[in-house]
Amino acid sequence: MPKPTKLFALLSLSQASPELLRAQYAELQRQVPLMYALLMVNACAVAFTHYEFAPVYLSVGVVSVLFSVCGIRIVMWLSQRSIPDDPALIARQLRRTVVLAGVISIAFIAWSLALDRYGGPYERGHVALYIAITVIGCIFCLTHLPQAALVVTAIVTVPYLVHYLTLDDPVFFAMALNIFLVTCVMIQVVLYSFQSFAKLVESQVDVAAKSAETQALSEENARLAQTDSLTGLPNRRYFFAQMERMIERSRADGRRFAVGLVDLDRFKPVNDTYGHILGDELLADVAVRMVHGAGGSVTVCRLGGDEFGLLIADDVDEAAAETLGQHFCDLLAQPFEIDDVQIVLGGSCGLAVFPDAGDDAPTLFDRCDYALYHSKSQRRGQATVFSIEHEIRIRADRAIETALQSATISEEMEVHFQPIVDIVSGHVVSVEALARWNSSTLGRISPDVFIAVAERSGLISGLTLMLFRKALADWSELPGQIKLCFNLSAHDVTSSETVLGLITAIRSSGVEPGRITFELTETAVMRNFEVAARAIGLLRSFGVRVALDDFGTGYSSLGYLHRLPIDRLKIDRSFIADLTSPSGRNIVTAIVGLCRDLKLDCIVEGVESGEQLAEVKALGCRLAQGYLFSQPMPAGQCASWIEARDERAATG
Ligand code: G
Ligand code: G
Ligand code: MN
Repeated sequence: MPKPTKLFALLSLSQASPELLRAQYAELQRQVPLMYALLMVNACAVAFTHYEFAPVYLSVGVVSVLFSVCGIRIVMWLSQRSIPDDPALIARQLRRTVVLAGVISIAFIAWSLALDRYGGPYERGHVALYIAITVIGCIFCLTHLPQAALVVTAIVTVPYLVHYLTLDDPVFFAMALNIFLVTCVMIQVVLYSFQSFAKLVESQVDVAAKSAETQALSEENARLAQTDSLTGLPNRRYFFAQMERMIERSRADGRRFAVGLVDLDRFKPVNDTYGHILGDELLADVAVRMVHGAGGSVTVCRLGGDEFGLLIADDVDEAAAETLGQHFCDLLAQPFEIDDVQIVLGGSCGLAVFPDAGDDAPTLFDRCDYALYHSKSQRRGQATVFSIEHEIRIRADRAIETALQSATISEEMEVHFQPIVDIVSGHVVSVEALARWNSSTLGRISPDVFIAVAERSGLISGLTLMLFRKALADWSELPGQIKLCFNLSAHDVTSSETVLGLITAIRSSGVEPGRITFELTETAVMRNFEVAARAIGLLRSFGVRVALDDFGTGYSSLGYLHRLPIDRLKIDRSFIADLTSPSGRNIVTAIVGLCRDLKLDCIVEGVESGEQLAEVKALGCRLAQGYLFSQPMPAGQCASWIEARDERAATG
């Protein structure tokens, strides 16, 4: 027996769950029309057997009315194909069905019992049977609305029992009692089955809720896996996945799109100076500013560190892409303010358009990275779009890279020497070694070009060591106590392998380390200040000297200069070329003064004319180098040149 309170909760339509109401409604939609059809067929049969005996108003009139009511209800149920959304509306309809079931039951039982007064024992037996099978049929059809089943059973079986009890006929009495008991059992069964039905619906609801929860969780996981936690922007994984999707779409519809890379220009020093917490805040602010500045078709992602990615869904050409990229650079050029600290960062941007720059994701990203590299190294704070010229450059660089790996490379490379002169005594004090390459496949290539290619392709370490050994060997042909200056590239300073290789080469050559000076550019040092400073410290502790080359063209941060353990500065030749203007003169004067204060040797590069020489002499410079004295030349020629000069000095 179901528990009464639980049962009551189930039967009270106002407390039923919306899902249960909907499920009940769906079942009834199929079963109630059948029930009315059953009522009509059964009533028809009884009316037929009583047609001869009963008055016409009963056998035809009342039946017609009952028929019409049943017919209307069938049409009403069948015409309602969908289930109403509002559970309150369903509950109201079900309640109405219960009431209507009661009313129709009263009409049918009254009519049946009225007919029972007519006809012989067969006809009366038919009425008794008719009521019994009809009520059982109705109970079945109303399984999913037990309230209605209960109402129908009560309204039919009680008068039925009373009616046949009063007849005083044992057969009818036995039948009535029998039917009563059967309907009681059936009601019980209906209640049980309805309870199971309710439970089933409830568990279905549970399952649906659980799976929705699982779905939501997995969606959240997927979102987190594609989100950068610091800035909340889509991350690198999203960037590449989305780029693949955009490529698919573009292949299908033929429209172009662009990708961009934005790299912050001064983030590292800011991070080092103010600490990581402020650095993180700054990155978050950068993200906000970029997202605000992005139109609807641009997605800003954080790829890591201070690098951001742009996905530009618009069908843009190179010019439009550059405008867009420049817009982000301009946004980042505006100062940031964090905890009352004003920070000027700036950003450089590289872009690539699909499919012009590359027709798959790795190539497109590579091209974009190349354009960014171009911006970073040559147009800081600007946007560069990968173009056909870049493509040509890449091809040329690849050819150089291949030639650098040729088996005969060490024969193709030569070292020339350019004298550095003490302009007071007139003696040559040292020479700068400068690499010369006559490639068997590509001809003469400037060191500016091949050193940069070797750096980018990871060949620089081997090349530097090879050139240095050559320089040491050739330099030994030079007379007297002339010192050697040798240029190191940016990568060399940050590679401990190269630094140790250089030291080993000096050791095995047996020269005194104090006669060697390594020249580093400011940009090379600034690329990774801490590591560079450590390498310089190591070289100097071994006894070699270190010079800062091309001084004035890079960062020229005096703060860094002060912290850098160096021996000499080389004033960039652009200042000497500008020596006739007051500003050029002032700059050289200032640098010479700076060297004096910091106790650094000062070398003037690029002296091409006698006037320039007189000028730098007047400014108090002692060491100079330039075409006025000599071009860089092979060791043998350089040796004769030095001897001739010394002879002239001796005789002169
Ligand atoms: O003399 P020339 O025009 O060739 O030099 C061009 C540039 O290449 C200069 O900046 C010079 O410092 C650099 N360079 C010349 N030889 C070498 C070398 O052996 N190693 C490195 N790293 N740079 C060199
Ligand atoms: O960067 P670095 O100082 O190492 O560069 C040396 C470069 O300067 C070499 O390319 C060398 O050929 C060049 N050079 C040397 N003397 C002069 C000069 O008087 N005028 C010009 N224009 N270049 C010079
Ligand atoms: Mn140099």
